Amino acid sequence: PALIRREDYRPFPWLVPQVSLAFRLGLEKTRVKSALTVNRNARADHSSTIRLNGDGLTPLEVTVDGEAINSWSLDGGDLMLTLAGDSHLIEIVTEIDPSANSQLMGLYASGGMLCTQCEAEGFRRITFFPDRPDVLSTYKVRMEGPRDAFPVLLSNGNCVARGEADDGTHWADWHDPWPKPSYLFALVAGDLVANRDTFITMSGRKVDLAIWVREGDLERTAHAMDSLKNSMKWDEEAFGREYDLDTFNIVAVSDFNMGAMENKGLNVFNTKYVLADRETATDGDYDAIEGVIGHEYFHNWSGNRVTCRDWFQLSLKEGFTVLRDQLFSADMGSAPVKRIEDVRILRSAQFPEDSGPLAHPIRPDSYREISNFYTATVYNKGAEVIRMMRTLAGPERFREGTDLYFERHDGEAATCEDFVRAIEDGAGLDLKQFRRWYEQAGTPKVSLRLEHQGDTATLHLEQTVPPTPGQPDKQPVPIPLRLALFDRKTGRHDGEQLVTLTETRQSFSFSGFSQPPVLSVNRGFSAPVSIERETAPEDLVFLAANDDDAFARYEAMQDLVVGHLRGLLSGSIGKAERGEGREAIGRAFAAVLADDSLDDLMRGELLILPGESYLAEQMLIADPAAIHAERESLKAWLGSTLEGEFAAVHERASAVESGNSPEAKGARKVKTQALVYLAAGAPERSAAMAAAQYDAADNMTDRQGALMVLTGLAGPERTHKLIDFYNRFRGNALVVDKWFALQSSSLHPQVLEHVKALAEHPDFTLKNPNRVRSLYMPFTGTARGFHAESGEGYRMIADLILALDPINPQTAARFVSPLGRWRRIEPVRAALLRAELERIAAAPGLSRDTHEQVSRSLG
Ligand code: BAL
Ligand code: ZN
Repeated sequence: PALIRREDYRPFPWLVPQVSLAFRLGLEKTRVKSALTVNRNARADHSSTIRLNGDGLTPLEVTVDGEAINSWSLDGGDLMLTLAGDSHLIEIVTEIDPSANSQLMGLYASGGMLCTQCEAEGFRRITFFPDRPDVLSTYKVRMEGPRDAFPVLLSNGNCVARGEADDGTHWADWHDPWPKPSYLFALVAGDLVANRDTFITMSGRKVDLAIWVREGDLERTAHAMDSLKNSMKWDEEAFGREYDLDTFNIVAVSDFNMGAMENKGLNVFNTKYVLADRETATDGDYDAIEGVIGHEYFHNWSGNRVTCRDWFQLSLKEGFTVLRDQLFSADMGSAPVKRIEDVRILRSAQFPEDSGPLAHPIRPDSYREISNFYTATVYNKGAEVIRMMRTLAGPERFREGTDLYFERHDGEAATCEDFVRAIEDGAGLDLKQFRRWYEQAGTPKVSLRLEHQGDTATLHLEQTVPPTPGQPDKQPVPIPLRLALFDRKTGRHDGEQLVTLTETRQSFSFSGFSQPPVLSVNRGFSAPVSIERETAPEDLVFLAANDDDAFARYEAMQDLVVGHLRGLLSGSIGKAERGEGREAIGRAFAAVLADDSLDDLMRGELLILPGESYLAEQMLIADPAAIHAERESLKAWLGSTLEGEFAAVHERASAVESGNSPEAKGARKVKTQALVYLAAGAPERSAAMAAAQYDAADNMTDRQGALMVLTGLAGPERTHKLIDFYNRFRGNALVVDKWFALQSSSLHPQVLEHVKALAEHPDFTLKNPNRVRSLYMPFTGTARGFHAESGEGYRMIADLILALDPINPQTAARFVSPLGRWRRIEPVRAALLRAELERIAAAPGLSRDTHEQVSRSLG
């Protein structure tokens, strides 16, 4: 497959101001008639040929200006036409079979309904079209189909007419007045019911809102509707963005590759991010729904009104929209806890990507299959990069920058450079050097040392950006670090400062310290870097207890544990000194458990141990089994040493009245955490408590938490509760997904055998991405399963990729990255991983998606 390069971008030679699409809908046969008005693009190089992208399509009829022509040709699926003049009307008829579309890209059938997914390049599987984001058109859509099968007909924009015919069919006309690229096209036809509401915009316009689901799911849409209305209001207040159509529709679909999709006026969602009630959804699910509903809604401006010039600019809309959804969720709940969660996701998903074979800048330079670039780097690091601009400018000036961006580029297909320039001009920043964040891959490392002399503390900083594939040499980037220097006697500091490290090496001095202060740095995680420093455990214990920045408190707890485990794993701390390190950690945990000034949501964050993938990142070469064993051993020590404290927390939290309050949510969080530590340190006691929590649960958070703990333990309660859970919720696909995921992520020594057996379960299918992900994604994080010394776990994932690739290449390719970590893993496992990658690479007929990921991983 060809390599597509950013520097090769050229504007399309033709404009397509108007598109009319007429669909005769059927599950097995849908006929599509398109009419494109095309005009020569004066801003592009002249070409009398027009390339209309197609993927698996056959043109049944082609006319130009009403005349049937047969002088067309196909070039690798694309339809090539020669046009004599400057303006033409092209009409094309195609036919597709949605029921055969297992890739879930383009128009496909899901449980008797029809729906679409066009981003990034799915529209070309529906009709021939210049399927690139810089071709903007207004769309008129006629949908026609059997009324019985498809009583609801939806597309983008506003419904302008509908009617019925005598033959049992009916039709609807939709008109979207806002020019958009083809990737934002959508239609849905099916037997659906709606939760309806209205929203009055800031200028007083009434918008009809509807969330469309299957009949039995209606009662689980209330939280999604609240989240939508909160998003609409928040975007008006926080970014001055008002909604711009008369209707806003959301449809929930159970077969979906992504989380959701921001099609103009018709968002299509994975059911996972719509449906919730207390009995079936956890607190985490509720938060995720709020975040994703917000994310897709915010795209209406950051993505739709201002779209991307080409797919290299994906972070323009995704990075910015992730930042917007993060700020929204922070405002809806606990901002410090949200920030910690965001950083945890970045560290567990993006840091490994940035240090592995698939590393790429947030604005990539080349790709073969764009679906492979919907990554944590483009999304989450992209958000961090824009957040740094906000930190440098301050929120008010940043807002001036975003206002200017929306004003300048409304209705356009823009670039990341356009965004940076708008922030520069609007916020009054110089971002010349900052642009390197868009160009360079790799997580910068900042090593620091604090020196004290007389009354002056001097901070010596040094940055390195590690080499990544195709980028051996790196330039320093500007790194904004929020910091505070604490007086260790008073436990206070004289105010936070922002220093920006712009050179490779730089020092900053602070006077007025008769004693060496305690440094709190990268507060709020002001820069997405990894900090390397030698900090005395007592200083970390001090910060964990005293820092007034919540993230820095969390970070001190993490550093305390990371330093201890890394020291043991690398041999720099002898086993004899293990006890000393544990004592310090134990004291910090005891203080967190006893601290009355903490709410439980925050307490829960401070009690989370650094994850195994983050710990692996801290090692040059990781031994997953050793990391797992050392981490579990610490957990067990904490569980037994603090058994009384954990049991007391569980008892106190169990008495908190259940409900949706932050207190109740926090109580649920620490309750299950207590069980997790007790499971490691006092397993029998924990099993009894978990079984009781399971039985008493009136909500999914408690029930799932208890079952998670039991699933990792041996004993009869494990089997009893797993059977009970399945029987209680069988038929509810989202909860059955949880049942699969709990078993495939478990600490149980036989996790591999369990996953193998679950793959034969009648409810398992390779056709549904949620089900595939629920069984296999958590498994890739298990030391005893995926990283089993025999290599059987690696083989299982390689077999999955090979079986799934012909069905759904986009989802299959997502499983390559866990195998690609071989360079950073000890040699025995590295060889096994490589062998599996080579086996996949040698398979005939591999998709472009999987082929690209495997060859980069072998690289
Ligand atoms: N645009 C694809 C799904 C999302 O990021 O919203
Ligand atoms: Zn998005």
